[in-house]
Amino acid sequence: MATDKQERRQKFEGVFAKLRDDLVDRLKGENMPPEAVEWYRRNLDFNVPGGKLNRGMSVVDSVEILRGRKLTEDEYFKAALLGWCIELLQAFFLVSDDMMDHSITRRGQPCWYRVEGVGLIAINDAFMLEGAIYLLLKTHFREEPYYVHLLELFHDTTFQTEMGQLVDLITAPEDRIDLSQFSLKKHAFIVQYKTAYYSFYLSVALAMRVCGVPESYEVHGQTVRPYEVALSILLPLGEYFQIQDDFLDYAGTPEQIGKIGTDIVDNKCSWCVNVALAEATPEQRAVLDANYGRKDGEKEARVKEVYEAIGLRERYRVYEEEVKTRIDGLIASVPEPEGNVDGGVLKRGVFTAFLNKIYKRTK
Ligand code: GPP
Ligand code: MG
Ligand code: MG
Ligand code: MG
Repeated sequence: MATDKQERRQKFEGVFAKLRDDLVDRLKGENMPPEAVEWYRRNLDFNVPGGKLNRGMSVVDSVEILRGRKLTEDEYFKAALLGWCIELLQAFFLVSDDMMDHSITRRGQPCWYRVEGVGLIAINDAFMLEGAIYLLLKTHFREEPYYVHLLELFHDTTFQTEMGQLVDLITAPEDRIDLSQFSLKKHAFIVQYKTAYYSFYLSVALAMRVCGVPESYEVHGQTVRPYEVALSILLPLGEYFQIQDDFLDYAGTPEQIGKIGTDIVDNKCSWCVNVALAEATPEQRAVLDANYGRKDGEKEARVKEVYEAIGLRERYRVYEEEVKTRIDGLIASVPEPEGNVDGGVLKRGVFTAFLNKIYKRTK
């Protein structure tokens, strides 16, 4: 028997099939040649639906929590559609990121640019995944009073992610390995921009706009600025998520995480190397300097030996406990009115739901 979680996922996936067909029909309506229409359908099917869907389904979950009741069919469809817009944004980023990171696999299949016959066409395919977001928003939300907020959220988070990706890339030059350039401070900047805004803030802020949450309101005589409150919790949550991603890049198996880790050979300013640099003896530091960021499996293995020797797994375990406690504390301090309110205010439940999805994740 399907669990509640599986049923929710299936229902959400059902919405994708409809959106995909609508997007494909639109290309047909533009008299695109049949092979181009088929190419776009394949691009959508290959790159959009196969992930964990945490980001997309969080829009639906958040709208349900903010409303405090079961959604009507139309409310569900609109929330799911926004969720799929985030998954389209994610697909656009991942197709591009895998080219920039020279990655091999993603979600247990080859990266799109490595599929026979695709190659650099993947660049245009990525643009067309992004373009789909704005076609869908225009079709389904143009008449809503909050339409411009949705556009702004997508535009702003896209640019923030691109800023983070820029720093991620220029901090990892392929030809100039200099580990003294790395720091946990730089890491925190990179991950806030490249991951936290689009993976955490975007879902919740979209749900808040749909539910009519205003810029500010009063709770128990206290002024609440809910979008700032949301950011103050979702940015740390996003940092925690990317630290998990960095750790799994090193410690996860490809079967588990669906991708082959590339951070060490790519010279990335990862959480792992920063912790290692802080803990290393002079001998271990020399091993890191001589082996990090080289396109060579033997050298990658030498770096991993240092990670094991300094007890990176245990440090990660301790970090995860500490960050969980810290974020629980942040959530507990969100001012909330009493009783069940249908939209219009922020609720702690949206953050707890998101945190529970990622706590101790292994993929
Ligand atoms: C994750 O970094 C960051 C992104 C996927 C954002 C990419 C942004 C662009 C503007 C293209 P990562 O490289 O650690 O992710 P993964 O480990 O999944 O490859
Ligand atoms: Mg990357
Ligand atoms: Mg990558
Ligand atoms: Mg990674």
